[in-house]
Amino acid sequence: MRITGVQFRWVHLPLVTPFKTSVFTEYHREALLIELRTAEGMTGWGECVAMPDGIYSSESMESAAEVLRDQLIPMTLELGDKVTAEAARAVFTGVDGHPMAKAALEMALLDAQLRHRDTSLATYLGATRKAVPAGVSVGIMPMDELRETVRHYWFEKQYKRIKIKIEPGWDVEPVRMIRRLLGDDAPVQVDGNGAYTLDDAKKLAELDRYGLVMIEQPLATNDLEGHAELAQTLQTPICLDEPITSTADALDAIGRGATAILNIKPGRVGGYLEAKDIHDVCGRKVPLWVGGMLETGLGRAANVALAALEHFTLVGDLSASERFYKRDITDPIVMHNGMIQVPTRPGIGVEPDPEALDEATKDVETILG
Ligand code: OSB
Ligand code: MG
Repeated sequence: MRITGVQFRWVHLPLVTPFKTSVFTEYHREALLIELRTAEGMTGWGECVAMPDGIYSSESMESAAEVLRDQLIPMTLELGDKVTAEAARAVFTGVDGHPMAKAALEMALLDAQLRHRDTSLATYLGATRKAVPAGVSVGIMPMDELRETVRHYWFEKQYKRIKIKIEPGWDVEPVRMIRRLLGDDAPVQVDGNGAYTLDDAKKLAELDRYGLVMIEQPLATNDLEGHAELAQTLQTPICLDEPITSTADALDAIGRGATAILNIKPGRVGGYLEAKDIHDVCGRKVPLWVGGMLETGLGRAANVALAALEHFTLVGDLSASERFYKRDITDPIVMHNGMIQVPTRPGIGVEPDPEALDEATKDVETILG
Protein backbone atom coordinates (compact mmCIF):
# COMPACT_ATOMS: atom_id res chain seq x y z
CA MET A 1 0.00 0.00 0.00
CA ARG A 2 1.18 3.56 -0.65
CA ILE A 3 -0.13 6.55 1.29
CA THR A 4 -1.20 9.50 -0.85
CA GLY A 5 -3.16 11.56 1.67
CA VAL A 6 -3.21 12.20 5.41
CA GLN A 7 -5.62 14.48 7.24
CA PHE A 8 -6.19 15.18 10.90
CA ARG A 9 -9.73 15.90 12.05
CA TRP A 10 -10.11 17.54 15.41
CA VAL A 11 -13.58 16.70 16.64
CA HIS A 12 -15.71 17.75 19.57
CA LEU A 13 -18.64 15.66 20.77
CA PRO A 14 -20.78 16.68 23.74
CA LEU A 15 -21.32 13.89 26.28
CA VAL A 16 -24.93 13.12 27.18
CA THR A 17 -23.95 13.45 30.86
CA PRO A 18 -20.69 14.57 32.48
CA PHE A 19 -18.21 11.74 33.16
CA LYS A 20 -16.46 12.20 36.52
CA THR A 21 -13.61 10.03 37.78
CA SER A 22 -11.29 10.48 40.75
CA VAL A 23 -8.99 12.53 38.51
CA PHE A 24 -11.05 14.33 35.88
CA THR A 25 -14.52 15.42 34.83
CA GLU A 26 -15.31 15.48 31.12
CA TYR A 27 -18.30 17.28 29.61
CA HIS A 28 -17.41 16.47 26.03
CA ARG A 29 -15.05 14.23 24.11
CA GLU A 30 -12.39 16.00 22.12
CA ALA A 31 -10.77 13.55 19.76
CA LEU A 32 -8.13 13.50 17.08
CA LEU A 33 -9.02 11.41 14.03
CA ILE A 34 -6.68 10.44 11.21
CA GLU A 35 -7.95 9.91 7.69
CA LEU A 36 -5.60 8.17 5.26
CA ARG A 37 -5.90 7.77 1.51
CA THR A 38 -3.93 5.21 -0.43
CA ALA A 39 -2.77 4.92 -4.03
CA GLU A 40 -4.94 1.81 -4.22
CA GLY A 41 -8.01 4.00 -3.69
CA MET A 42 -8.67 3.03 -0.10
CA THR A 43 -9.56 5.21 2.87
CA GLY A 44 -8.61 4.34 6.44
CA TRP A 45 -9.73 5.93 9.71
CA GLY A 46 -7.85 6.00 12.99
CA GLU A 47 -8.87 7.45 16.34
CA CYS A 48 -6.42 8.74 18.90
CA VAL A 49 -7.74 8.14 22.41
CA ALA A 50 -5.46 10.60 24.21
CA MET A 51 -7.40 12.95 26.45
CA PRO A 52 -7.06 16.72 25.99
CA ASP A 53 -4.49 17.80 28.55
CA GLY A 54 -2.57 14.73 29.57
CA ILE A 55 -5.13 13.43 32.05
CA TYR A 56 -5.10 9.61 32.37
CA SER A 57 -1.63 9.35 30.78
CA SER A 58 1.29 11.58 29.87
CA GLU A 59 0.03 11.77 26.29
CA SER A 60 -2.35 14.48 25.17
CA MET A 61 -4.03 14.99 21.81
CA GLU A 62 -1.54 17.78 21.14
CA SER A 63 1.52 15.70 21.98
CA ALA A 64 0.15 12.83 19.91
CA ALA A 65 -0.47 15.14 16.94
CA GLU A 66 3.04 16.49 17.19
CA VAL A 67 4.76 13.09 17.24
CA LEU A 68 2.50 11.93 14.41
CA ARG A 69 3.36 14.96 12.25
CA ASP A 70 7.07 15.04 13.03
CA GLN A 71 7.95 11.36 13.33
CA LEU A 72 5.36 8.62 12.87
CA ILE A 73 3.80 9.84 9.61
CA PRO A 74 7.17 10.65 7.93
CA MET A 75 8.49 7.22 8.99
CA THR A 76 5.44 5.57 7.49
CA LEU A 77 5.73 7.53 4.23
CA GLU A 78 9.35 6.42 3.95
CA LEU A 79 8.10 2.86 3.60
CA GLY A 80 6.99 3.94 0.11
CA ASP A 81 4.75 1.37 -1.53
CA LYS A 82 5.51 -1.15 1.21
CA VAL A 83 3.29 0.47 3.82
CA THR A 84 1.39 -1.93 6.04
CA ALA A 85 0.24 -1.68 9.63
CA GLU A 86 2.74 -4.40 10.52
CA ALA A 87 5.66 -2.62 8.81
CA ALA A 88 4.69 0.68 10.45
CA ARG A 89 4.52 -0.97 13.84
CA ALA A 90 8.05 -2.29 13.34
CA VAL A 91 9.49 1.14 12.50
CA PHE A 92 7.52 2.80 15.33
CA THR A 93 9.64 0.85 17.83
CA GLY A 94 12.32 3.44 16.96
CA VAL A 95 10.24 6.08 18.76
CA ASP A 96 10.08 5.71 22.53
CA GLY A 97 6.66 6.03 24.17
CA HIS A 98 3.62 7.73 22.58
CA PRO A 99 1.50 4.55 22.40
CA MET A 100 -1.75 6.42 21.70
CA ALA A 101 -0.24 8.27 18.75
CA LYS A 102 1.15 5.02 17.34
CA ALA A 103 -2.14 3.22 17.91
CA ALA A 104 -4.13 5.88 16.04
CA LEU A 105 -1.98 5.66 12.92
CA GLU A 106 -1.80 1.87 13.10
CA MET A 107 -5.60 1.75 13.30
CA ALA A 108 -5.95 3.91 10.16
CA LEU A 109 -3.44 1.71 8.33
CA LEU A 110 -5.21 -1.46 9.40
CA ASP A 111 -8.55 -0.04 8.31
CA ALA A 112 -7.23 0.85 4.84
CA GLN A 113 -5.32 -2.38 4.25
CA LEU A 114 -8.11 -4.63 5.49
CA ARG A 115 -10.60 -2.82 3.26
CA HIS A 116 -8.21 -3.45 0.41
CA ARG A 117 -8.07 -7.15 1.30
CA ASP A 118 -11.84 -7.23 1.90
CA THR A 119 -11.29 -8.59 5.43
CA SER A 120 -12.84 -7.42 8.69
CA LEU A 121 -10.68 -6.42 11.63
CA ALA A 122 -12.33 -9.16 13.71
CA THR A 123 -11.41 -11.83 11.16
CA TYR A 124 -7.89 -10.47 10.80
CA LEU A 125 -7.35 -10.52 14.58
CA GLY A 126 -8.71 -14.05 14.87
CA ALA A 127 -12.05 -13.36 16.53
CA THR A 128 -14.09 -16.33 17.71
CA ARG A 129 -17.37 -14.54 18.59
CA LYS A 130 -20.10 -12.88 16.55
CA ALA A 131 -21.34 -10.67 19.39
CA VAL A 132 -19.83 -9.44 22.66
CA PRO A 133 -21.47 -8.58 25.97
CA ALA A 134 -21.79 -4.88 26.75
CA GLY A 135 -20.53 -3.30 29.98
CA VAL A 136 -21.01 0.24 31.19
CA SER A 137 -18.68 2.53 33.14
CA VAL A 138 -20.53 4.95 35.43
CA GLY A 139 -18.96 8.13 36.75
CA ILE A 140 -19.02 9.65 40.22
CA MET A 141 -22.35 11.37 40.96
CA PRO A 142 -24.71 11.94 43.87
CA MET A 143 -26.16 8.76 45.43
CA ASP A 144 -29.74 9.26 44.19
CA GLU A 145 -28.57 9.92 40.68
CA LEU A 146 -26.25 6.90 40.80
CA ARG A 147 -29.06 4.64 41.95
CA GLU A 148 -31.30 5.81 39.12
CA THR A 149 -28.49 5.60 36.54
CA VAL A 150 -27.43 2.09 37.53
CA ARG A 151 -31.05 0.96 37.69
CA HIS A 152 -31.60 2.27 34.18
CA TYR A 153 -28.48 0.63 32.71
CA TRP A 154 -29.09 -2.72 34.42
CA PHE A 155 -32.84 -3.23 34.31
CA GLU A 156 -33.88 -1.19 31.29
CA LYS A 157 -30.85 -1.25 29.03
CA GLN A 158 -29.73 -4.69 30.23
CA TYR A 159 -26.02 -4.04 30.37
CA LYS A 160 -24.27 -7.19 31.51
CA ARG A 161 -21.79 -5.56 33.85
CA ILE A 162 -21.71 -2.36 35.87
CA LYS A 163 -18.49 -0.50 36.68
CA ILE A 164 -18.48 2.53 38.90
CA LYS A 165 -15.76 5.06 39.48
CA ILE A 166 -14.69 5.39 43.11
CA GLU A 167 -12.45 7.68 45.16
CA PRO A 168 -11.66 7.99 48.87
CA GLY A 169 -14.93 8.80 50.63
CA TRP A 170 -16.98 7.42 47.73
CA ASP A 171 -16.56 3.65 47.67
CA VAL A 172 -18.21 1.38 50.24
CA GLU A 173 -21.55 3.19 50.33
CA PRO A 174 -22.22 3.32 46.60
CA VAL A 175 -21.10 -0.31 46.26
CA ARG A 176 -23.43 -1.39 49.08
CA MET A 177 -26.30 0.48 47.43
CA ILE A 178 -25.65 -1.14 44.04
CA ARG A 179 -25.30 -4.62 45.51
CA ARG A 180 -28.67 -4.21 47.24
CA LEU A 181 -30.26 -2.85 44.10
CA LEU A 182 -28.96 -5.52 41.68
CA GLY A 183 -28.72 -8.60 43.91
CA ASP A 184 -25.76 -10.86 44.56
CA ASP A 185 -25.18 -12.22 41.07
CA ALA A 186 -24.81 -9.02 39.04
CA PRO A 187 -21.21 -8.45 37.87
CA VAL A 188 -20.14 -5.19 39.51
CA GLN A 189 -16.65 -3.70 39.59
CA VAL A 190 -15.00 -0.46 40.66
CA ASP A 191 -12.24 1.77 39.26
CA GLY A 192 -10.13 4.03 41.51
CA ASN A 193 -7.99 5.57 38.75
CA GLY A 194 -5.09 5.69 41.17
CA ALA A 195 -6.77 7.72 43.92
CA TYR A 196 -5.88 5.51 46.90
CA THR A 197 -2.73 4.74 48.90
CA LEU A 198 -1.74 1.71 50.95
CA ASP A 199 -3.06 3.60 54.01
CA ASP A 200 -6.52 2.94 52.58
CA ALA A 201 -6.01 -0.86 52.57
CA LYS A 202 -8.44 -1.40 55.48
CA LYS A 203 -11.13 0.68 53.84
CA LEU A 204 -10.69 -1.13 50.53
CA ALA A 205 -10.94 -4.48 52.34
CA GLU A 206 -14.47 -3.45 53.36
CA LEU A 207 -15.37 -3.90 49.70
CA ASP A 208 -14.51 -7.61 49.93
CA ARG A 209 -17.93 -8.52 51.29
CA TYR A 210 -19.69 -7.23 48.15
CA GLY A 211 -18.25 -9.83 45.78
CA LEU A 212 -16.88 -7.39 43.20
CA VAL A 213 -15.46 -8.80 39.97
CA MET A 214 -12.40 -6.59 40.52
CA ILE A 215 -11.02 -3.32 41.74
CA GLU A 216 -9.33 -1.47 38.91
CA GLN A 217 -6.23 0.64 39.53
CA PRO A 218 -6.71 1.57 43.19
CA LEU A 219 -3.15 2.92 43.68
CA ALA A 220 -0.91 5.29 41.76
CA THR A 221 -0.03 4.38 38.18
CA ASN A 222 3.49 3.16 38.71
CA ASP A 223 3.09 1.66 42.16
CA LEU A 224 3.33 -1.99 41.11
CA GLU A 225 4.85 -3.00 44.40
CA GLY A 226 2.03 -1.34 46.31
CA HIS A 227 -0.55 -3.16 44.21
CA ALA A 228 1.22 -6.47 44.87
CA GLU A 229 1.20 -5.73 48.60
CA LEU A 230 -2.43 -4.62 48.56
CA ALA A 231 -3.38 -7.80 46.69
CA GLN A 232 -2.15 -9.79 49.70
CA THR A 233 -4.68 -8.05 51.94
CA LEU A 234 -7.74 -8.04 49.64
CA GLN A 235 -10.02 -10.81 48.43
CA THR A 236 -11.24 -8.62 45.57
CA PRO A 237 -8.94 -9.19 42.57
CA ILE A 238 -6.88 -6.21 41.44
CA CYS A 239 -6.78 -5.18 37.78
CA LEU A 240 -4.21 -2.66 36.57
CA ASP A 241 -5.12 -0.20 33.82
CA GLU A 242 -2.92 2.92 33.49
CA PRO A 243 0.60 1.37 33.76
CA ILE A 244 0.21 -1.46 31.25
CA THR A 245 1.62 -0.17 27.95
CA SER A 246 3.04 -3.37 26.42
CA THR A 247 3.22 -7.17 26.58
CA ALA A 248 6.39 -6.82 28.66
CA ASP A 249 4.62 -4.56 31.20
CA ALA A 250 1.72 -6.97 31.38
CA LEU A 251 3.95 -9.99 32.01
CA ASP A 252 5.97 -8.09 34.59
CA ALA A 253 2.87 -6.94 36.49
CA ILE A 254 1.40 -10.45 36.46
CA GLY A 255 4.71 -11.96 37.57
CA ARG A 256 4.98 -9.55 40.47
CA GLY A 257 1.48 -10.31 41.68
CA ALA A 258 0.38 -6.71 41.05
CA THR A 259 -2.50 -7.63 38.74
CA ALA A 260 -4.75 -10.70 38.65
CA ILE A 261 -6.76 -9.49 35.66
CA LEU A 262 -5.84 -7.31 32.68
CA ASN A 263 -7.72 -4.42 31.14
CA ILE A 264 -6.45 -4.05 27.57
CA LYS A 265 -6.90 -0.70 25.85
CA PRO A 266 -5.48 -0.67 22.33
CA GLY A 267 -4.53 3.01 22.60
CA ARG A 268 -2.69 2.58 25.86
CA VAL A 269 -0.63 -0.36 24.56
CA GLY A 270 0.29 1.17 21.18
CA GLY A 271 -2.29 -0.45 18.96
CA TYR A 272 -4.49 -3.39 18.06
CA LEU A 273 -1.50 -5.55 17.07
CA GLU A 274 0.12 -5.19 20.49
CA ALA A 275 -3.31 -5.71 22.11
CA LYS A 276 -3.61 -8.99 20.22
CA ASP A 277 -0.11 -10.01 21.33
CA ILE A 278 -0.99 -9.32 24.96
CA HIS A 279 -4.17 -11.33 24.46
CA ASP A 280 -2.23 -14.26 23.01
CA VAL A 281 0.56 -14.20 25.59
CA CYS A 282 -1.36 -13.31 28.77
CA GLY A 283 -4.77 -14.77 28.02
CA ARG A 284 -3.84 -18.15 29.44
CA LYS A 285 -2.45 -16.59 32.60
CA VAL A 286 -5.13 -14.12 33.67
CA PRO A 287 -8.68 -13.15 32.63
CA LEU A 288 -8.82 -10.28 30.14
CA TRP A 289 -11.25 -7.57 29.13
CA VAL A 290 -11.25 -4.66 26.69
CA GLY A 291 -11.20 -1.21 28.28
CA GLY A 292 -12.65 1.97 26.84
CA MET A 293 -11.63 5.62 26.43
CA LEU A 294 -14.98 7.22 25.55
CA GLU A 295 -14.34 6.31 21.92
CA THR A 296 -16.38 7.57 19.01
CA GLY A 297 -18.03 4.92 16.84
CA LEU A 298 -14.71 4.36 15.06
CA GLY A 299 -12.69 3.21 18.06
CA ARG A 300 -15.77 1.63 19.60
CA ALA A 301 -16.30 -0.64 16.56
CA ALA A 302 -12.64 -1.64 16.54
CA ASN A 303 -12.71 -2.39 20.28
CA VAL A 304 -15.74 -4.63 19.77
CA ALA A 305 -13.78 -6.56 17.11
CA LEU A 306 -10.90 -7.00 19.56
CA ALA A 307 -13.22 -8.15 22.34
CA ALA A 308 -14.42 -10.96 20.06
CA LEU A 309 -11.10 -12.81 20.67
CA GLU A 310 -11.38 -15.91 22.79
CA HIS A 311 -9.49 -14.89 25.94
CA PHE A 312 -11.57 -11.76 26.55
CA THR A 313 -13.66 -13.66 29.07
CA LEU A 314 -14.73 -10.69 31.21
CA VAL A 315 -17.21 -8.05 30.09
CA GLY A 316 -15.44 -4.95 28.82
CA ASP A 317 -16.13 -1.21 28.83
CA LEU A 318 -18.03 -1.65 25.58
CA SER A 319 -21.25 0.29 25.56
CA ALA A 320 -23.66 1.55 22.93
CA SER A 321 -22.86 4.93 21.33
CA GLU A 322 -25.94 6.42 23.02
CA ARG A 323 -24.37 5.86 26.46
CA PHE A 324 -22.03 8.78 25.72
CA TYR A 325 -23.25 10.50 22.56
CA LYS A 326 -26.54 11.84 21.32
CA ARG A 327 -25.14 11.75 17.83
CA ASP A 328 -22.06 9.66 17.18
CA ILE A 329 -19.94 10.42 14.10
CA THR A 330 -20.64 6.93 12.68
CA ASP A 331 -23.88 5.02 12.51
CA PRO A 332 -24.40 4.38 16.20
CA ILE A 333 -23.02 1.24 17.82
CA VAL A 334 -26.12 -0.38 19.23
CA MET A 335 -26.82 -2.99 21.87
CA HIS A 336 -29.56 -5.62 21.93
CA ASN A 337 -30.23 -7.71 25.03
CA GLY A 338 -26.90 -6.60 26.43
CA MET A 339 -24.95 -7.71 23.36
CA ILE A 340 -23.15 -5.76 20.63
CA GLN A 341 -22.71 -7.37 17.21
CA VAL A 342 -19.13 -7.66 15.98
CA PRO A 343 -18.74 -5.65 12.76
CA THR A 344 -18.39 -7.92 9.73
CA ARG A 345 -17.66 -5.37 7.01
CA PRO A 346 -14.07 -4.87 5.78
CA GLY A 347 -11.63 -2.91 7.91
CA ILE A 348 -12.98 -1.58 11.19
CA GLY A 349 -16.38 -2.01 9.60
CA VAL A 350 -17.77 1.48 10.11
CA GLU A 351 -16.99 4.91 8.69
CA PRO A 352 -17.94 8.43 9.64
CA ASP A 353 -21.28 9.75 8.51
CA PRO A 354 -20.21 12.83 6.50
CA GLU A 355 -22.87 15.09 7.98
CA ALA A 356 -22.33 13.99 11.58
CA LEU A 357 -18.58 14.25 11.11
CA ASP A 358 -18.81 17.78 9.72
CA GLU A 359 -21.02 18.82 12.60
CA ALA A 360 -18.45 17.52 15.11
CA THR A 361 -15.36 18.79 13.30
CA LYS A 362 -13.63 21.80 14.81
CA ASP A 363 -10.60 21.77 12.58
CA VAL A 364 -9.15 19.88 9.62
CA GLU A 365 -5.42 19.76 9.09
CA THR A 366 -3.93 18.41 5.88
CA ILE A 367 -0.63 16.65 6.50
CA LEU A 368 -0.19 15.18 3.01
CA GLY A 369 -2.04 15.40 -0.29
O1 OSB B 1 -9.99 4.35 33.70
O2 OSB B 1 -11.05 3.02 32.45
C1 OSB B 1 -10.70 4.17 32.72
C2 OSB B 1 -12.44 6.60 30.33
C3 OSB B 1 -11.42 7.50 30.11
C4 OSB B 1 -10.23 7.35 30.75
C5 OSB B 1 -10.03 6.28 31.62
C6 OSB B 1 -11.04 5.34 31.85
C7 OSB B 1 -12.25 5.55 31.22
C8 OSB B 1 -13.38 4.68 31.43
C9 OSB B 1 -14.12 4.48 30.20
O3 OSB B 1 -13.72 4.18 32.48
C10 OSB B 1 -15.15 3.83 29.88
C11 OSB B 1 -15.70 3.72 28.51
O4 OSB B 1 -15.13 4.20 27.51
O5 OSB B 1 -16.74 3.10 28.46
MG1 MG C 1 -9.56 2.41 34.40
